Amino acid sequence: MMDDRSQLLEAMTESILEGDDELAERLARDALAVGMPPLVAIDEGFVPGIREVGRLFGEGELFLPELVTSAQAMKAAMAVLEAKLADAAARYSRGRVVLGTVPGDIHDIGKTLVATLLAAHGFEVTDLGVDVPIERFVEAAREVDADLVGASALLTTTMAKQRDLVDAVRAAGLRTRVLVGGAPVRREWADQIGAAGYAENAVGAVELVRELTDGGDDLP
Ligand code: B1M
Repeated sequence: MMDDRSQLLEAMTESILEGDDELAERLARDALAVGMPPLVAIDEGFVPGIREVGRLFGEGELFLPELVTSAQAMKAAMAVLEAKLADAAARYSRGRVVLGTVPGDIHDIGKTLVATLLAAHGFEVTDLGVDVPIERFVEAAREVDADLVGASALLTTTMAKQRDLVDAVRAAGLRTRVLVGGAPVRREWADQIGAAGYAENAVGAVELVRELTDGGDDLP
């Protein structure tokens, strides 16, 4: 017999598959109400739903309008859960990170989660949004004297922009190092383009940023 937790997680996955934003938002609130950690709700409830939608879309079994409504449901749930993650944000800075999604790419769910989690772990995050021109990343890194610049790419066609970013940061002579991520990105790609690091998910991104900055020590 399924327990309440499994039922709740399954209902979350289903709400994304159904593209039901009201239900997704309500289930996110229910999760918090029963004390489920926001990252568990995200990783085990909602993300499996959006990944399945992506798979079905890739196989031609779902079409763009369905992908869009599922993404809206995902965003509704993430808004509730990210607000909870942000509550934990430290009030001092472990380091400065500039983040954005590369030019030509408007996927922002994963990038925003990375930004929220980094902020919750005490990093000062400048989130530039989506479809960010390479020059804007460089300008922002210079403005805030960033320790790291992170670029998310979700399309195989836009991943190449991560290489452009590494080259542009190097050409600008900044001390900033580049971190890359996104569903199609792999460590080999990061190595190939000379990025300082790659993370598979948001928790990995926090660990990596802590390693690459002086933010590795425990909080005082
Ligand atoms: Co798009 N889309 N999409 N889409 N979409 C994909 C990426 C796709 C794989 C679906 C598929 O066909 N199976 C496919 C790409 C295929 C390819 O490139 N080979 C695809 C396509 C084709 C498209 C369009 C071209 C569709 C069209 O118009 N015909 C179009 C492109 C628009 C554009 O960007 N120019 C498009 C549009 C959209 C929507 C707008 C409808 C919507 C995005 C809404 C939004 O973000 N506001 C959408 C969605 C939702 C997806 C899928 C289904 C889900 C992405 C997601 O949010 N995942 C996606 C399928 C998939 O990825 N399997 C798909 C959940 C999120 C939590 O995970 O983003 O991977 P993710 O982030 C993770 C890690 O990757 C990592 O941490 C995050 C948290 O754990 N991470 C980082 C991410 N960034 C990081 C940065 C870091 C470190 C780690 O350091 C800097």
